[in-house]
Amino acid sequence: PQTIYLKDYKPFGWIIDDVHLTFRLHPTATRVISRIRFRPDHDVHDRPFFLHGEDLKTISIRVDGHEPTIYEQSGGITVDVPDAPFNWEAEVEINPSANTALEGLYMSNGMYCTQCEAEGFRKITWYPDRPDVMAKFTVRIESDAEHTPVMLSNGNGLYYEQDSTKTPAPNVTIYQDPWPKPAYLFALVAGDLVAHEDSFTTVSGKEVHLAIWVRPGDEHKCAFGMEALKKSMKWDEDVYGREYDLDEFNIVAVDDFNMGAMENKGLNIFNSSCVLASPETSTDANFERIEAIIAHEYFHNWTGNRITCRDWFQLCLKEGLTVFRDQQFTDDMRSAPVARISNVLALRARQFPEDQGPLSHPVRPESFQEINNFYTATVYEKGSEVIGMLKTLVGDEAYAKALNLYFDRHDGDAATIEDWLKVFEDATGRDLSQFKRWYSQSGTPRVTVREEYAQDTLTLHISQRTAPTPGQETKEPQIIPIAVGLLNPNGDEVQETTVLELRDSEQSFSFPGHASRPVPSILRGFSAPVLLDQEIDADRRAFLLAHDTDPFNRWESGRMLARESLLSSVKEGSAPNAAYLDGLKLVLRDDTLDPAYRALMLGQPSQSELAGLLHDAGHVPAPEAIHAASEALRQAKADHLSDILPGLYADHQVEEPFSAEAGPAGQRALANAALDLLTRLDGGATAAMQYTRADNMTQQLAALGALLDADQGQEALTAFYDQWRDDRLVIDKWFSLQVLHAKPGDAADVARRLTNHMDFDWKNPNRFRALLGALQMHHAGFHHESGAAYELLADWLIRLDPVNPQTTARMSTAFQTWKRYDTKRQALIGAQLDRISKQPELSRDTTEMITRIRG
Ligand code: BAL
Ligand code: ZN
Repeated sequence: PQTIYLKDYKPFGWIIDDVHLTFRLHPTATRVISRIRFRPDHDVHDRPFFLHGEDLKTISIRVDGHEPTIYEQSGGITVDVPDAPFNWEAEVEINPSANTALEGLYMSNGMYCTQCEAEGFRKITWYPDRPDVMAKFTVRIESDAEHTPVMLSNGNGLYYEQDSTKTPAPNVTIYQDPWPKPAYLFALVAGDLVAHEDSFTTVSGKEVHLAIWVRPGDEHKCAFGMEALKKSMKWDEDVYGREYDLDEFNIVAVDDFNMGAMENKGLNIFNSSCVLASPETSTDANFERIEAIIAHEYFHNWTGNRITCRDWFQLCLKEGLTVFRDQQFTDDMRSAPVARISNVLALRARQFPEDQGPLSHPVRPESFQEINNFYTATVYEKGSEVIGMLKTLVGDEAYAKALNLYFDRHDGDAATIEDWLKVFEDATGRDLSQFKRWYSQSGTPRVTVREEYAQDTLTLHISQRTAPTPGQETKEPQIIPIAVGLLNPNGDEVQETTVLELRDSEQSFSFPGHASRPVPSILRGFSAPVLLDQEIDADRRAFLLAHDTDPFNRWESGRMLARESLLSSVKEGSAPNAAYLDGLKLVLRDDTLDPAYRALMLGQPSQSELAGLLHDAGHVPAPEAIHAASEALRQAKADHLSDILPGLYADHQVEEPFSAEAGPAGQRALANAALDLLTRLDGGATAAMQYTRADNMTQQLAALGALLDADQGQEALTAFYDQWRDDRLVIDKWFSLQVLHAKPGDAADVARRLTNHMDFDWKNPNRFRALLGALQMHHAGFHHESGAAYELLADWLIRLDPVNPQTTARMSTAFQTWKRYDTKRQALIGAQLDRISKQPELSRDTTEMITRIRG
């Protein structure tokens, strides 16, 4: 496959004024007629007229009414056109039913829908399918009213006609989008849908019609999403001064979808798992995620749509910024410390392994074969961290000023990271050339801190180093904001949080005027996405766990104690650390602390994280030993906390009617974390009671998981299936849960047996991920020495690849950490990677991923 480089960027050379599309919908033979006015861009000298196109059956092509000469090329055509404005007209036929890759126009449960980001529009018609070509679209959709009574596209609905006197009753809808947009933001939906409707009045008094479109039967699952949408619209006005710019805003729920959701202009399309919610079928975690994703897609209207990306290398320009904005929104809607900890947990679980393994790439990559492979935790989550650091460095006021300048200067543009940094330089007068390395250097910097105390002065000697990553042997120092506070030995804060700017490989920072040696709290709020090495003992950690005023670092101290306890238990077989258990008990007893925060305190590092840490420290991680140590720590926590667990559980039962708000959700989180441990003491008695009484999915699922852990879950599992067999999203949970709670030696067998279940609809990405994604999340099960899980996953990747390359490639990342393990496991995984890569006609997506993973 061809590699595409950032350095080779060239503008298209042609300008489009208007695009008129007509769709004559048919499940197997949809006709797409395009009429486009092109004119030369005289700023560009070399302007071959190349249009992308894939899997198109061309019926006709006309340039100013005549058949032009066409040269077929890989991925498209070059056409002989006049060096002057001209009218393009093409008619193509496409087959939505055969489109299992879920890119372009496809069918999902009898409904037409589209996914065009990144390069799906080229499967709809001939077009310059690149984000720097922006145009105004008018879309006419023709179909029959029986199958597709509802038809939607981007922008505002202009015209609607249904003739019920004829059979089949013809149905025509026209949509017009007044805002120029790249083709990746195009969307079309048609089907038998019902709407949950509402409206929002914008800050300037414009009324916007809002609708969430779902299949009949799902109407009762829309209310939460609608509230989240209205909150997002208001928040973006209040915090960023961004007003919505169309008369309508539509969201559609689709069952078959590769991503979470898509920000198409005025017509967001959502994976149904990311929008449909009800207390009975959705967990608190689902509600929180849905709120964040609705916000994310809505916020793209300004950061992504009004200002888009010049090319796909700039993906983080819209994704990093929009993740940052959705995280700010969640901070404001819920508890900011809890949200920050959750974000860091996700970053460490997904982005750190990516950045420290064979798939490591910069936030702004410099080359790719398949852009779909770069919708990564690095581009999104590290991209957001980079913006967080920028805000920390310049301050809140300057950040707001720079963002206003960004919107003023670049509205309507296809912009770059250089444009983004320039607004910060212009707004603040700062030179950001060193900061820019965060966009170009891959890898997780390791920051090491050494303390020295003399003559009333505490000095922090801080150094940074980033290990080599693929294609980047040497690294330059980055600018790293390190938020630090100091506590005196009584636990009082004697130096408020201050931000140190680490610029060099090694630097020292002094804090004079402390008659007694202060205790530093370093990297408060996780002020930079780095690994922090600090030589401090368990007593110091316990002190910070008890006293730190920074909620993130307080949690982090407990986390580090748990981590160190687990690591020494794996390496030396030592017993769980008493300082950790005692400190944990003190925190859990503190009723002034938010229950959600205490629930996070009860967590411990994942087995996969421990494997990474052991590997980092030069050990070969043994999954079975890590599993045993993790279970032993859980049991030790249950024993040590046995006197407070029943109270924690009972005191955090929510009596009021269900609400997905942070308060009651936090209470349930703490009660369920207590239940997990209590089950180790009571053999599942409390869980059985909770299962019977549960009136919401959070309670039901937690109880079922606990019962499975206690080997008491089989009956409940059957009852759960019978209760929810008609709800696809709940049955996804049923698949995941069984694998996640299997014994390590059984996980592959359980998963294999479930692949034979009649409900294992493997072409549905949610179902495939629910089962095989759960298997890869079960660290000890996936890495069981038999290699059975490796083989099972490879079997299914091979089967899925010809059907849906994008999801296959994404799921292949399960193997990215393979070099951490022993030679036997490496040989087992290596054999599966070989087997996958030898498949004839392996997709470009999967070929690129497997090649990079093999290294
Ligand atoms: N743009 C792809 C989906 C998302 O990040 O919103
Ligand atoms: Zn996004």
